[in-house]
Amino acid sequence: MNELGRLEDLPADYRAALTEKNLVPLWPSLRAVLPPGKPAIRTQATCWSYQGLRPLLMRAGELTPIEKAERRVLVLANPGHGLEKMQASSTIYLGMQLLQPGEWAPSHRHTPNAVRMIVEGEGAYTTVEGEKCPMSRGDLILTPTGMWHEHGHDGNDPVVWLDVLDLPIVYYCEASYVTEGKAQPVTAEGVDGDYQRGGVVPAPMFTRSGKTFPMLRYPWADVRRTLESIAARQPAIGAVQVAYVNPENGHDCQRILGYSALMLRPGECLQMPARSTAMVFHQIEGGAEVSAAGADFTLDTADTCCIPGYTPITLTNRSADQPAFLFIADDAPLQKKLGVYEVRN
Ligand code: 1HN
Repeated sequence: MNELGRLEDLPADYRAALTEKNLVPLWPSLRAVLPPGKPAIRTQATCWSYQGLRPLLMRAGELTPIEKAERRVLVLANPGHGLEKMQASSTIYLGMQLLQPGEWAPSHRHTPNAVRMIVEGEGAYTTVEGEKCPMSRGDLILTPTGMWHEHGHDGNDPVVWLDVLDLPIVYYCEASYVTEGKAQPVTAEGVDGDYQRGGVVPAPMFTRSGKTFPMLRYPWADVRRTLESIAARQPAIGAVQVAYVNPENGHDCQRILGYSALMLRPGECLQMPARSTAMVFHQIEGGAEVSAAGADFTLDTADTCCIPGYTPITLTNRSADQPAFLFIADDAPLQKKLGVYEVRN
């Protein structure tokens, strides 16, 4: 590859004349924006221990009343992007949110899409467009773009969940904003929803739902049972993994970020090929080892880590007799739409 001319090679008066007219020469920066073979990646492999952050989150509960926070969250920030950017990867935002008994996080809606993966506690709920979704450990609750949502808590213990949003990319698009609202009337209970089983969907008078986001709550008990069943029925399968999809059309459940759950059988070691997407792993149950390009993380239950894209990853169940369950987030839906998604075997 040719060595390209540097900025310093150009006369000062020429550079000043360019700057004055808001012009920039491409060639000194061409290799930076188009590096050979592999992108320049700021995302660093980073791990956030739940036991490490939990006391700090509980302290936030004492220091800052919910009225002064709206959402009481500690952001899982990737140092590679700069902590102040509040991003886990180029597209993914992660935060651990605390709601104390009796607290209410008021209704709003915004352009970024969010999901919640519940980490601990019982009795809290998120109401999404009038559907009151109870929160239990391992449940996934969607609050897609433009949908009203608020959180409440009728239980007795702190409730914590992991928020995953596509905020960094929506913000980068200069399309991120919020609208505040009033408390929503509850019009539906999101306990046993319209979608009880794959392959069976509501069809009143032969008409299918036209909703973009027909299913808002994916109960962990159902997901776990499906994973256990796959593991039992298909001992030779490459990975015991399920995707969170739109039950009406089988597409990813949201448009920008993709979500899945993975079961590592007792003692299992799984090699994942390098993919162009950064990935987030959150330990729902059990413990795992995540190894990727020099990073080696030991995940205990409720720990979360981020691995940059274009990196092969090895996942190992740390237990020889118990399964381990991981929640995975990536930006494959976005990359596929953009036509830049790759798997490198
Ligand atoms: C948000 O709306 C929530 O509704 C949590 O719980 C975290 C982070 C950035 C922007 C909006 C919530 C958020 C957020």
